[in-house]
Amino acid sequence: MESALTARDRVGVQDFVLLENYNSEAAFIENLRRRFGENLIYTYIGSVLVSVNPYKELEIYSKQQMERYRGVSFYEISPHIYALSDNTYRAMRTERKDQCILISGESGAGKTEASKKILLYYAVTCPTNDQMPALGERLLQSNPVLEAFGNAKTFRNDNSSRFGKYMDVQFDFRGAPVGGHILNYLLEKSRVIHQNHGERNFHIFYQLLDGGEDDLLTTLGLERNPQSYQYLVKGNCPRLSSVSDKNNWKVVMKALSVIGFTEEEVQKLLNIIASVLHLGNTQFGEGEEGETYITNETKITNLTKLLGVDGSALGEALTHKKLTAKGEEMITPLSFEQAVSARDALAKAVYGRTFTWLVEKINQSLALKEEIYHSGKGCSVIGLLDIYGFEVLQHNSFEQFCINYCNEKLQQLFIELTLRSEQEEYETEGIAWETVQYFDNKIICDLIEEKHKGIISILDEECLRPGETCDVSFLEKLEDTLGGHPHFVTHKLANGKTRRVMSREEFRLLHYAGEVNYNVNGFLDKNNDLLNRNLKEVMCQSDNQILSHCFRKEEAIDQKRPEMAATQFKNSLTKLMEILMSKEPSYVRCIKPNDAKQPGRFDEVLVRHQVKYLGLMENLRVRRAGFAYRRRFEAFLQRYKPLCPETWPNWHGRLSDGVSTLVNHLGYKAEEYKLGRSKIFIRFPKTLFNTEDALEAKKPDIALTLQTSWRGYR
Ligand code: AOV
Ligand code: MG
Repeated sequence: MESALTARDRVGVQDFVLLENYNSEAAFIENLRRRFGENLIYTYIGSVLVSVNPYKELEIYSKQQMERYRGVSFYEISPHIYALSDNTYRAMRTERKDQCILISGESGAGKTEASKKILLYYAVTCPTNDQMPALGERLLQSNPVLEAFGNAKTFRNDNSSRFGKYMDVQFDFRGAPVGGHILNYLLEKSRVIHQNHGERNFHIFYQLLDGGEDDLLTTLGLERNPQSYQYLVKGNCPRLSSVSDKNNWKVVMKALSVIGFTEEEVQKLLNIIASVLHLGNTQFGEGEEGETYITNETKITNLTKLLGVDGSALGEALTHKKLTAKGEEMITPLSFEQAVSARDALAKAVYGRTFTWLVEKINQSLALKEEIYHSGKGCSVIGLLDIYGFEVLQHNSFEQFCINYCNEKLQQLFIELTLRSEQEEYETEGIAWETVQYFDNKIICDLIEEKHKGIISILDEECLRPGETCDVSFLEKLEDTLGGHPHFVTHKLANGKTRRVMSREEFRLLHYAGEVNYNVNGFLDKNNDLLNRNLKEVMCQSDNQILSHCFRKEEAIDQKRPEMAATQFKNSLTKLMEILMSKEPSYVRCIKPNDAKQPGRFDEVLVRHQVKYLGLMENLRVRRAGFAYRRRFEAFLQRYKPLCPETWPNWHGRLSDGVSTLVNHLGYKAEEYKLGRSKIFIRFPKTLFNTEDALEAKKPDIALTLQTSWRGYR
């Protein structure tokens, strides 16, 4: 009977450390399920926030809710993304240490939504700096812009991030946001020219066609129907059921203006977007002598106008290739296939570089002003990481390989910083304790990124090797070098026989989050990511300022080969890991409750799988097997000193003695706590709850004397 149930039976526990049977995966999942059923999508594991995507709007993100969470301790109020945001903010302020919030989970689990809520919390609740009054708004408005150009509908998520994003928010000494900086990672450019069935190209194309004014479309030479464009028809999915492209168009245009794009810049930007569509409709024919020509020349006129380049030069560069052999320049015609791929390469380059320009431009608008930076009082930073989640599709290619590699790295960081560091902390603090086993995915990271023998190295080598190389020769190389690795599988079995279920074009990686078969077709091309030199030459002549900024003259002259795509990505991830390691991390672990993108459905098998690979049980065990809470002596003393006459208002002796005196006075039993070298470890949450209650009861008495020091803490 409902009424006979205690609230706890109905809604579960709000922190998994409170679960009686914390070793049981079934109990863990049951707790998640109950809470999900009550629309309680957030639960803690200590300081880690677990979030289950509700797939519906919940009334929990209002301004009033924000107020409830301001300055309140984690365990005093129900779990929320705002609590984590607030806690991180306060940690930054009181400890003066840069923070970062790492959001992980598979595609569609709710990472991007979480990151937006965090940003919203800061924009609304933080004070403003008079020199940067509009910064909060600009930070918020960067999202719709980046999403329009960098997100798309995929099989897994209608608004899937197709680029990785790390955003620093800088705060002045008063805690007001004063600057922002975005680092973007590997945009999935191949989507510009191809989409799987049921997927779409980047949102901006559809938004422009649906929302653009008639005049604008006429100027751009565009028709409204997305199905008229080769680059948009492949997925056969022009509309989204969940959102209106027309409305979003308005949102994006407004956001561009808030961020500070001039009308002229917006016009140039739209010219580029339109030119990509025209490029996709450029068709080629084959002449009698095998030469390739453009069949719809009239389209080229539109295209060249929008790209701001010379028409005949572009026409020639799309059908011919310029080579330098023995110091002499030679122009050779391209075959039909070569022309198609040159055109597609140009479309990808134009779109990809424009995206990078967009991020630079947003960064300029968010940039911290010199005078604030040099005001001598210093700034602190909260970094927000929202990347593309782990994904397994029907057909997985180079892009999924990079995305999943990125997720391996993030999982590795989580392991390093929580499971490992947590256990090390007990050691350094000299606290006896029992080790918890966990799966360390370093072996998979190494398999991918190790110098000379990792997959990326082998791929680069194959791209650079002179002579006949192809995707299949790359696969053979992988087999030769990595055959027998416990996380690498191909159709070849160790005994020389073949594994029937796998195609000869695939390799399988046993990722921490599951198995993925990658088809090697296109790996070499995508890694090479080359653009014919004469196309580069044409593009750097463009009178569209965005394009001339994106295609530098030096690049057309420079013969040096830039780094390959996967290596560039690997290097940027290495840098990212360094940035994150230098900050104090908090975690949001997102879970996707079902594959149908529907509210109210909790698919246990799917959830169990995620709980397993996210390492949540190990996380809990590490947390529980030891001590539920820990605090540095000074923080503990500062907060609870009013509860003991000897420590109030100030304790002058050694901090550990002060804490000792305080807990003795509070009547803590020996089994309830331990003192380490710099921290107190409290075994049961209940002990802390009782202490919190005592503090709450005492508050009115101490409020007057405490006001100043208290504020600093709350
Ligand atoms: P992702 O970022 O984790 O996927 P999103 O944050 O885009 O996933 O979430 C996917 C969709 O789930 C959103 O578009 C919303 O419709 C819904 N959703 C997620 N979180 C919430 C929430 N808290 N409240 C209401 N609806 C929510 V990917 O970028 O594909 O890895 O690459
Ligand atoms: Mg996302």
